[in-house]
Amino acid sequence: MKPLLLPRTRLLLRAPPAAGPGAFRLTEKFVLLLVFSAFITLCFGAIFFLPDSSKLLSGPVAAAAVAAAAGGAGSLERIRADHERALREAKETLQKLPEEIRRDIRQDKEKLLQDARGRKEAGAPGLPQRLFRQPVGAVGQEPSDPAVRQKRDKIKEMMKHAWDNYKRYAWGLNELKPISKQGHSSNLFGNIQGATIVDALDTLYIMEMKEEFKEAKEWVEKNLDFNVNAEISVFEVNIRFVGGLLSAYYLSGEEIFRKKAVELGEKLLPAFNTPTGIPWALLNIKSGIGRNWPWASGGSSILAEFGTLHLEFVHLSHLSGNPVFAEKVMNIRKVLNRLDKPEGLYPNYLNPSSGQWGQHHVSIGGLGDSFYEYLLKAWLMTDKTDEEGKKMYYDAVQAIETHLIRKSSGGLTYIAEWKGGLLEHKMGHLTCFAGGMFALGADGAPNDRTGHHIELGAEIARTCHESYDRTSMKLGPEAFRFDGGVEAIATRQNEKYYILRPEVIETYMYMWRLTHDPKYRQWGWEAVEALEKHCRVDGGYSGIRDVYNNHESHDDVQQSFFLSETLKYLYLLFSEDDLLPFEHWVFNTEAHPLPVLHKDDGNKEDDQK
Ligand code: DMJ
Repeated sequence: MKPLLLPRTRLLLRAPPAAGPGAFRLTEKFVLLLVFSAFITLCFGAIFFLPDSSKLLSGPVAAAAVAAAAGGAGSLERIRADHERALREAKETLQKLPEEIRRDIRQDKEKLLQDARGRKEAGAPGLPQRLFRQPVGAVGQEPSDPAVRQKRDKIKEMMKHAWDNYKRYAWGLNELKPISKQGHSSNLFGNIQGATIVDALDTLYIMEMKEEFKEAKEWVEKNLDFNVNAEISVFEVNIRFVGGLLSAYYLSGEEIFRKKAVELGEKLLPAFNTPTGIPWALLNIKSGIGRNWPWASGGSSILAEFGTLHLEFVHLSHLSGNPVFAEKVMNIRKVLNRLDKPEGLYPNYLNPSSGQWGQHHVSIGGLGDSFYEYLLKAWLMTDKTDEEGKKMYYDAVQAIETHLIRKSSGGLTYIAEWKGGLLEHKMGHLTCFAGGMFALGADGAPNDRTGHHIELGAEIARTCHESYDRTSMKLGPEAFRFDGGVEAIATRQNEKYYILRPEVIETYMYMWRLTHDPKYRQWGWEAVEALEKHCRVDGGYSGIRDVYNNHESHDDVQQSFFLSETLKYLYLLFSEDDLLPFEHWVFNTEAHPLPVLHKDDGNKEDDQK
């Protein structure tokens, strides 16, 4: 037969040896067993009692003892009462079965853990739950034409070259110096790091560079830190970091990006603490203290900076359930709509304290540009429900056409700058984005002017192409002029540089999508060839100091917008229209795609409260 107990247990219960002179009687054995079990119970109880005593000693009892030392019978009474309570609790504990005591301990431990978890969650942004649905057009089909496919593959290879070198020489820093092969930091981001990583996330995603996207995401998870003592540019951090994180979230559904975007959005809120609510240009994100650029017309904020928060902030409210972000940017609109506009134009400078315009300088390039872009895109992004944005946009375009748009004697349409009523016949590379904007807005143009707006876009695209074509390197200068006998040519040495900017290619992309005229792909390819010939170096891509020179002098910076904008717009130019289709996406000014909030899904279709 099999033994019922294991050998060691059997040994303990074995019958006693035969009675001898030293053997106990049965009653003696019983007494011994009683004493032994009383001793065990006492030890067991003491184990649970002692920690309580120490807690009491360091807590109320100790405090009471100190109070008693200070004198007073009341204190002694309290000590006695505390002791009695402690003894009562100990007695109760001793009366419990071991299993009950163990259960109590388990429950205490669980409660402590729950409290700790609760404290941790309260520190997180407390975002509403959200069910992610695969967005339309996050990746597109392969181009059907093999020649186009080949070109698109080439652009992807360029992205890989830019990314791999950034990774090799400047990983985690803001940008890459491709000649000196080290990191480059710009004071626009204070000491927030990783601008290239965050700016490139969505480009990596749509190009299906999965490994690279994964490593970028891991970097964001582990290293992207906004708890820094840094003065940053509110505009730059918004368009690159908030915009980049929002797009990465909307494309991939990875929660980390939503969390980080909202966390950063919250850090930017103190910038709006001005008498009018028009935000400061610069903000210390630790202290919350803001100020304006010292050079900006008597302490003014800048139109293109405070006017380029709208899209991102509306999405921050959408994703966080917190209306504060949208309220802040809607207030900017309110302030602007209360003001008189000279000739219907918006000056570039506005004082955030007085709420009055600064210097009357109007530009559709630097200092003004993306304000106009965001009026149009706010209307498109709300599925054409933001009527206020729409009206502001088309009214502004009307004033721009009347006062700023001119034709050169050689037949090139350009957008001049306006200074207190006088025109400066100069157009910046930045202004070239407007070709795409006019074409994108053509559909809603009032009084049957759709065709006219498309034509305006096409004319600006042609002028900007000329500004490239008239250089030795076939890359556009920072600014070009239409005076002193020249057209679309830079005349000043400090306007001859090219820093890998995207605006001309951006306009080609919009014109291609909206007209399918093959010349836009042809012009885009010319730009690819020029970039490869003059900007590509072993360590990445670099800007050029003088595009009219035959020999490259590199500026040694690979701008983060080269990865987020220039290469993305090129890739889209050689993709099918099903990749990020315009009915579903709008691009922020750094080319980060944000989904249209469709009215038929009430914007809440995918919100799970
Ligand atoms: C980008 O950061 C954005 O496009 C911005 O609106 C203007 N300047 C650069 C690129 O040139």
